[in-house]
Amino acid sequence: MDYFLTEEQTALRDLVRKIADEKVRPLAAKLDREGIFSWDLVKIFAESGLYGVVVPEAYGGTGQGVLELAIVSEELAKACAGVTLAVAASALGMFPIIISGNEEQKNRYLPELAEGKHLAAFCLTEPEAGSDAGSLRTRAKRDGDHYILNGTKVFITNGGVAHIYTVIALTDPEKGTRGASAFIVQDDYPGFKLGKEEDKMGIRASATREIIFDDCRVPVENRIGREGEGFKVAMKTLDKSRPGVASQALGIAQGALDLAVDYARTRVQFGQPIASLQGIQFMLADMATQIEAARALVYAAARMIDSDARNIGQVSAMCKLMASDVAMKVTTDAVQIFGGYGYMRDYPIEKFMRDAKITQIYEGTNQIQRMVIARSLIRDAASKK
Ligand code: COS
Repeated sequence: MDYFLTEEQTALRDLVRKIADEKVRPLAAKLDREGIFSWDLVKIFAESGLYGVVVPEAYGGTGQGVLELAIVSEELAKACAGVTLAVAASALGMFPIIISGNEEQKNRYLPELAEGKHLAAFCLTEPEAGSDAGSLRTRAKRDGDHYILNGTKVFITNGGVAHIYTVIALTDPEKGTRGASAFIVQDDYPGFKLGKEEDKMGIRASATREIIFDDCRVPVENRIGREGEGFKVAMKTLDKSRPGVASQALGIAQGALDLAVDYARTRVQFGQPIASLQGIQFMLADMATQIEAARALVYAAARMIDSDARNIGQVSAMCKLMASDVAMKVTTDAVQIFGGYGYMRDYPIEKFMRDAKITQIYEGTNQIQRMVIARSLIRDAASKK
């Protein structure tokens, strides 16, 4: 389908597709098997300008937006969903600064992040605060011109490889979500510690780690927005970043479909390629149709977000929900088309199914996305009365 991309967007897509084909795909199986985060690929992504896509030109980026980030994520994820996160999770970590940072913070942090000189990460989730993000316990106590942070964040993508962490912590625990604040924390601040490294089912080429704040001293000027605004900063961040997960899911689904079509054309059973069997054809047709429907929703949502439309939370949640469910379904069917070979690690397809699963879970489970969508519908209906 034609999504009427501009010349600039088409050029970006072609560039990332080339990088994915030539540099990422040949490494994907090894990075997955050994759970390696590739700094060599980060260097290539940085040289190609991929880290600057969501950063305004005034701060060293290319001033593009969520649609361009979606294009990058989709193309990289066709080759390896884990590697995609070296770019997408850095964008997630940058969003709180881009959305709510002051001039000084933007000038100080964004140019080097846009250049890919450093990576960023976003720290919201805690052992007791997953779907219920508002029940966080990490504390930020004011001490003169610093805050002292104490607490543990878990499942942090880019944890341990990022230099800049945007962190949500409680400045006023009595006030719940209204008592949370957002901070920019550097990994060289005293009291910043790395915890457990996770051994994951999929996206194994990404770095996922616990981050521990042990009397971590953060300068007051690193607070993003006012005290008490942190939860809203986090929610606005997720509204912008969820299409990135959706497009990662799209890339996973498209990558799996491409492999399944190739396999079906060459695998001979009953004296003919299985692609000539109607049972297989119907599966391929459904897979392709679901992907195209999800892509249309992702691109529409991304365009809406880039135009500063109202109520982007709803469309952002919708595209993440739909694309990730499609990725799970399509990759499961792709493994089915490969049959017994699909279940074996010698073939590339099972990785797509393992990688797809996380897209239904992170940046808000799909149950949370449904909650966000339903609440928004109900709120809109109430406001019309
Ligand atoms: N933009 C701006 N503000 C928002 C917002 C949004 N998208 N969503 C909520 N808020 C505000 C609300 O308006 C409310 O503000 P007031 O206190 O001024 O009324 C405040 O934030 C609290 O919102 P709410 O009452 O809806 O919070 P809940 O505790 O019910 O939780 C959900 C909301 C479930 C949506 C939130 O906890 C969530 O997104 N959970 C999933 C977290 C997640 O995605 N984690 C993944 C890890 S991060 S990679």
